[in-house]
Amino acid sequence: METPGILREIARKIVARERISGEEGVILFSQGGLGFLGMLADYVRKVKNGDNASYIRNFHIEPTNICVNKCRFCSYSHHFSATQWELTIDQILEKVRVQEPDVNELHITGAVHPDRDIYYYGDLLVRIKAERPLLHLKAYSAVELDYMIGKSGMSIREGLEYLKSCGLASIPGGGAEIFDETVRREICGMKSSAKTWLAIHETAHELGIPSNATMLYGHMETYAQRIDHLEQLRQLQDRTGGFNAFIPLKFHSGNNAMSAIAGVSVVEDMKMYAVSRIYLDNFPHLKAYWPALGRKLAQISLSFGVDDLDGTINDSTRIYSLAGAEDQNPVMTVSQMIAMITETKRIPVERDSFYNNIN
Ligand code: V47
Ligand code: SF4
Repeated sequence: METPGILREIARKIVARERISGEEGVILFSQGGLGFLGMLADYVRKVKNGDNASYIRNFHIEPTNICVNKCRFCSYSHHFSATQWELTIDQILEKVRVQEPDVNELHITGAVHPDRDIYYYGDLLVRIKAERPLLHLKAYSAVELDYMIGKSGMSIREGLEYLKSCGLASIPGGGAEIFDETVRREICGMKSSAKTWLAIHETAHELGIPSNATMLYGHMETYAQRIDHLEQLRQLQDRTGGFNAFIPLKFHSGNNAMSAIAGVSVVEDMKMYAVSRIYLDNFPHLKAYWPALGRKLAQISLSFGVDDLDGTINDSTRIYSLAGAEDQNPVMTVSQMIAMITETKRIPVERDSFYNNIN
């Protein structure tokens, strides 16, 4: 079957490095075949990142799962999980001490605990830095930041300046979910608004704190709502240039209030990666977070626009195992990471948190 004219015209624009419109993004989702989208996303990926595929030696700390919010897709918070925890600073420091000396990044994110404040989280950063001065601290999603900064009476700028002075080096992409107000209200109505999420990231970028962005997809959102989300990120990135990576996060239905939703097919997963790579023409990196996507699909996603596989993780996160992901104890050795990348004929590159090659 011949490729319809509209798809040929969109392909021409992509190859010419012209920006595609929102309407064209929706057409790619609804009419683009998997091979067609994969080929175009792979082209964009190659222009941006050559044949490198990066990874980082990292680990996560999830300080608590006790949460003031009750997102319906969440299997992790104390509302749905059979376990409940709130680590002390000493318990967290112990988790830092046992890491190998060559680990480069610590990702800290958790639930929004009602009794903890910005000084607790600032002190935590200071004490981790005292223990491991070279560790990059990528910490606190915009939703956690919104709560702790709001409670302190500081402005977003003052709160972020304070945390930066404590050692905050970048911000993870969590809490974005889906920006569309109707769906956001339905799946996580108690959570910070899309406007607040975007304002926190914009202010962080202005202060020289880079960040990532995510999208929770594969639940009840439409293609147009996905594109609206990508469009808002693309506009913010045009203003600041502060985003490092975009990370699509596939909805997992285990043990949460949205378990009746079956989730989308593998074809839809790869379309999501491909269209993200094409649409976010100003984002340097597209990340497949393998503990969420699964190892095999993360490897396949390298042919659908992805150039980064996140990290070694060292069995330090529970967000996805509690939601039923295939890896119940996510850990990837560097040699497994290298083998996975090499098999796809790409060049494995160990990176730091700013995407510098440190091989
Ligand atoms: O915001 C929670 C998601 C996010 C489910 O910035 C779920 O490098 C699917 O943002 N099904 C937190 N997703 C994790 C996150 C992240 C992970 C890895 C790297 C980075 C980065 C950021 O996890 C939440 C939410 O969107 N999530 N529950 C679920 N059932
Ligand atoms: Fe709380 Fe985050 Fe779970 Fe929402 S997704 S209930 S904010 S831990």
